[in-house]
Amino acid sequence: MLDLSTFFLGRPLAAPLMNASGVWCNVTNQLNALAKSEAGAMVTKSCTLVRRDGNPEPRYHTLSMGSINSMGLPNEGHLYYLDYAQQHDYENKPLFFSVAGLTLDDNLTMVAQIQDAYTPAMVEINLSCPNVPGKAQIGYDFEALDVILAEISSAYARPFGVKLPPYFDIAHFDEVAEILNRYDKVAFVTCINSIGNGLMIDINSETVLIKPKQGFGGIGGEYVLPTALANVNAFYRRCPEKSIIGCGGVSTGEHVFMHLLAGASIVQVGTALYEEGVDIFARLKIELARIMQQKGYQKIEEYQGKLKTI
Ligand code: RRO
Repeated sequence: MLDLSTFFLGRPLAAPLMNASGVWCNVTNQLNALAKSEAGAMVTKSCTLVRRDGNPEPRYHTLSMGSINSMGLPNEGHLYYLDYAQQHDYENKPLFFSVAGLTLDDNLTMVAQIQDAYTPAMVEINLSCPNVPGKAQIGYDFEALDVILAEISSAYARPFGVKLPPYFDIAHFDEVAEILNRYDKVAFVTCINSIGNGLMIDINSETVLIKPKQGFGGIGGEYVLPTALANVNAFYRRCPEKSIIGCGGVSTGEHVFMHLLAGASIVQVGTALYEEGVDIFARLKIELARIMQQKGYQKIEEYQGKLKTI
């Protein structure tokens, strides 16, 4: 097959593909399945200081063009993922460590412990969980965003990344990018988390589809592809010193190609991975290689970030 290898922040990747945090990464056997899969990198479920059950079920529902979820940050607690990170084979593929503290102090405690453990995992701070009742997303509070980036930059010695919610206004792209660019340690930006607080309805029963938050939940899958591509490209253009990880609406090689063209260095798979399982990475690699072959590209670097405007 054509060469799909690439680099991310100087590290080699066999393919520009990985899971989206939250999918197939809550417990060790899922993480092991990702490690064995054709994904080029992988990320753990966003974690809190202590274990959480998450929201009541049903809390995920498949939709005709994607999914709605209000999982509510179910996770095993940060020490569980730190333990995994210390056993992970980094020669096989890089590991990202997703952190979603419920408070700034929790985030600082977790990054300090990750630092003390000397794991090569790359920290991604999730600033965009839409599903914890009573907790607003930091990504939509620009003052809080600046504070958390400043605090983590001083508490944590290594480069890190942030997982952002989708933005829908050019002024917001400008403002958020300007804040991110104040912090050199923010080495990568993952766009996008699910589109928060959507609602879908079953017309037979005239009810919502998921139990938490009166049926409101984050939307993923095909519905979000244009929003994801816009956010990837907006931050790729505005943050030239940072790498972009694309997430949203990916279920085919064409979608992966679009994210790469828009500026992503790695492309994540969420809803489609949930539906199809870890074999999806082998299929996406075949489909991406076929598109590259048809277009006469030998390497990802030949087109990555080279989206044309008219
Ligand atoms: O666990 C969740 O409900 C969840 C999280 Br932390 C997130 O970042 N994005 C999402 O769609 N669901």
